[in-house]
Amino acid sequence: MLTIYSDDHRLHHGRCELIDGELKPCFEMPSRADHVLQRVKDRNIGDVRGPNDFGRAPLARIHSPAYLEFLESAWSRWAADGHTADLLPYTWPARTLRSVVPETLHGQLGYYSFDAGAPITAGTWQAVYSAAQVALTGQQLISDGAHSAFALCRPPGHHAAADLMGGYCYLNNVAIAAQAFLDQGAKRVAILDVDYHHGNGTQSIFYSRSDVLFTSIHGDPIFEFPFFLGYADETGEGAGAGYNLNLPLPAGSAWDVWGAALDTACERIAAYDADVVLVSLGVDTFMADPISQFKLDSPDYLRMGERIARLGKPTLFVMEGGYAVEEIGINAVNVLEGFEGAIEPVSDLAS
Ligand code: Q9C
Ligand code: ZN
Repeated sequence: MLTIYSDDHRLHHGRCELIDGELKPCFEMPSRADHVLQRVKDRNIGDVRGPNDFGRAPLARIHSPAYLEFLESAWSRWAADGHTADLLPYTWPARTLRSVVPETLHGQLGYYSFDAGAPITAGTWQAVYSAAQVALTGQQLISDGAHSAFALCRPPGHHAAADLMGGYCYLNNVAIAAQAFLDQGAKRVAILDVDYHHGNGTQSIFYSRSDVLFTSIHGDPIFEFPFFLGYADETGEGAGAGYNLNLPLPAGSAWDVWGAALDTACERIAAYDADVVLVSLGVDTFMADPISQFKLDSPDYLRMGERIARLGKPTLFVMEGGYAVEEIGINAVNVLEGFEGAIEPVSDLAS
């Protein structure tokens, strides 16, 4: 399986996030991608190549022009005022307020975000632009006949909506790639989101459409971020009624429960008869993940890949979350190796 990767991810390196009342170093850090890339090489799963540049048009199929313009220019507006710290929002158009688009940078920052978890730094736009091109290059490879590809995107994307950033996400890489498949003639695209967190951005983008089936297995929003979306009764609306499947699970869920939910999601995807499957591949379901509460172990990711392979569809894997930095490479690449029929199961750092 080919891996698509760009060093540009390094240009995005947020300094801190608010955790339990304290500013702590961002969990979403550049070394995450380094570990995954190293593991791809160590396990020899296939060549690594850089992205092509498909420009802004495929991004604008998912995100609003005003949001893209805001993301691209926010840092220079901030730096022009002499600032050097990360740009973080602090006020949002919540209930009782108006959804006006303010003129000021901080007003717009609140308007275009749903939390304070997506800092904008000097290199954020270049990094997120390149991550989207990484996903689009994987999409092109599959369009050209590859059975699978791995888009090693960073920053992640599944929390980003049409005009909202949040949850470490800015551009929705998997949604951009899904739309590109449709624009090139695919009729039905399925997204399987296995990240620990609900993919609220992806769901919202496709919620009223039947040409993209969104399925997600995640920590129940009754106790977990993003709290305000991801419940089981969200099944789609209008033309999209029946094309959204949320499988929220309790804290502490291990492979017995998680794997059963994966069977349910895969049965729905099989019934949909998708032309292509896109996997939002977060590995923050891992037992040692510092911000999550599922209990998957490294060998479980091999089984995850095997089950996805049994769908028998062309499959684009798009990297999302995973914050147990030492194990993120093992776990992500285990999914790819499981998918490819597993060269040799591996479950610990020493091997
Ligand atoms: N106390 C992704 O995995 N907040 N995003 C965590 C922990 C946000 C995760 C707070 C988590 C976002 C792509
Ligand atoms: Zn996540």
